[in-house]
Amino acid sequence: MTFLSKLSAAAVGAALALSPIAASAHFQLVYTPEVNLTKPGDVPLMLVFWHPFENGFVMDMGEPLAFYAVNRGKKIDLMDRLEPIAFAGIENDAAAYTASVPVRRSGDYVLVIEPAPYYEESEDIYIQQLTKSYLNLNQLPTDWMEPQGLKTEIVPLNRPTNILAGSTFTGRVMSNGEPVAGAEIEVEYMAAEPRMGENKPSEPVASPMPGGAVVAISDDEGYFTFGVPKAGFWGFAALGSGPDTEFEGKELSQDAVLWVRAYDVE
Ligand SMILES: [Cu+2]
Repeated sequence: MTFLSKLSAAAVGAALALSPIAASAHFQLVYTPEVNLTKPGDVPLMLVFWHPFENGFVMDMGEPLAFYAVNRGKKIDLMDRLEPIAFAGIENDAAAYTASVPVRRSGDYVLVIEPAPYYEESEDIYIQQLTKSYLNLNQLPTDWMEPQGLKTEIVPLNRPTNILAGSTFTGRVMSNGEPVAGAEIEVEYMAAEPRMGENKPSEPVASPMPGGAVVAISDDEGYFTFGVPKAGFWGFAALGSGPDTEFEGKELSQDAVLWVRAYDVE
């Protein structure tokens, strides 16, 4: 769902005809503010399906089909840690989740969510964003460079917990383990990070782009590169890159989402 949902049906029709990508820039979040950890413990998480660059409309999440972490190749199921909440966006409240992940051993923790497909009324399609984000304990690299065997995913070629603002991030779009050429990848800044414990966003520190969605296209081998201009969380969403194209008789956009954390050099 997008800002279009606020408009009348007639206006929606007109807007869609004029700007077919207006319905984009929604991102599944798996969020915690501090991704580089120095102590073991239970790390709180927030799961929100949102428009984080424009700090806009929040979509209702259904119960995820799967939610887990991977550390040193071992899967840690997190489904029984999900707690439903209402996330209060600027425009609306919507169903979201909190959770936590037990971080015990040094290394990377790849957080993976396979959400329930979301029905996008303005486009009459379902959207399912298979999403990865990353934590690290004690700086030891263990898992971040590995594909997780998802139906579709972005495999990072730069360490996702330690991107330099002003440098680049390169990812590879995969579907069923094969590279996806010509995938459309939306790039989004998390302008207003969620406030843990308050179930709402903080004050935005950036405004959405005047030209709308920021987009890259993957090359023949599935690679794309983006120059990261600012510290914070950056999301990449390869649209419709997955093999599943239909859900309950309607079109399904099965997207691959990945989040990275960039820092200023200080
Ligand atoms: Cu949207």
